[in-house]
Amino acid sequence: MSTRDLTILLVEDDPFARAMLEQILTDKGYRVKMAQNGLEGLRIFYEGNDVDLIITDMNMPKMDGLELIQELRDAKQDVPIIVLTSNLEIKTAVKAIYGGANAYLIKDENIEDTFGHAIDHAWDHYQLAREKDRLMAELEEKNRKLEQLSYLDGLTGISNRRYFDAIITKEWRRSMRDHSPISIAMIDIDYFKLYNDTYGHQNGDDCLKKVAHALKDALFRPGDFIARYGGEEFVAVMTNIGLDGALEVASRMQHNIKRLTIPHELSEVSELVTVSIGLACTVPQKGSESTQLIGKADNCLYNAKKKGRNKICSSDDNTDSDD
Ligand code: GH3
Ligand code: MG
Repeated sequence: MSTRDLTILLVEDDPFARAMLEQILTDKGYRVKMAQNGLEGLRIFYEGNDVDLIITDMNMPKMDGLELIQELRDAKQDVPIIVLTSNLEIKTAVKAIYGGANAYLIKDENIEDTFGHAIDHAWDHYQLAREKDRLMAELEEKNRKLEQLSYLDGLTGISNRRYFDAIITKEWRRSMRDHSPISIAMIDIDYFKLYNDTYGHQNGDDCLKKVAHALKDALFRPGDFIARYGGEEFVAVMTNIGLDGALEVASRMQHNIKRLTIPHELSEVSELVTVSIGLACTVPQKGSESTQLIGKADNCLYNAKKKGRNKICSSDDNTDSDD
């Protein structure tokens, strides 16, 4: 919109000044609406919903310029407002600027020349501010999406190690505060190198994707989450459940993997793809670190592998089971 297309609301109580200002504005090509005081100005502003800019006098009956500005700004209206003031009212004008006016204009013999300039300036400034707000909102949205993406594993689409690292500390502290248990499951595909060797890397990737989602589907509660920890290893975090509950989830994971029925001819433990799971559970104590529990779960995973794979081993433990 060029400056000349603007609809300007002129709020001025003095009929002589009003007529003169209206003349100047219409001569310059603006559409002009007029009000005799702030109250009328407000009514006209809301009535037409087409006012681009307001020029207002300060001292007026019923509602003065300052009150008008206050009303509009309180209502989150960001329409640019130029305050008209006499030379003697500079202090009031400064007050108006602090109150939310965008510019002030001195009513003197130069007003005809200064008017257009002040309007252009206020309008440009307003447009720039709006553009800045729009760009900032766009940037925030992009950053939010980027952050989400940076937490996702590119291959499987589930959360990645970065996300796990960020969340585990939070969950750990929460469990510590609540004196509630937290469980970690480390899950690793059995003989996956052999799988790649047998079926090729592409099929290996497909297998990883399916396994990731089958594991994720085993988690029912909103607070629980799973991430790809690295290569063909996954980590799940379950809060507010003890070892028994975590064992149930781990069994469900194995069950889901079995149901995928992905052939793995050369596996020494099954003709299908299987996983081994290490489980550890604790109620975090003051001064303890989540890495201790992760290490424990990792040891349990190592035991599950040592005991033949396709097993769940927990820190408890002689509780190991196979599917
Ligand atoms: P174990 O039963 O003891 O776990 O043996 P494994 O063969 O599964 O374990 P190992 O650590 O020897 O091999 C892991 C394999 O996982 C080797 C690596 O090529 C494969 N791998 C890791 N990341 C990916 C991936 O993104 N895609 C594919 N296709 N393979 C991967
Ligand atoms: Mg493996």
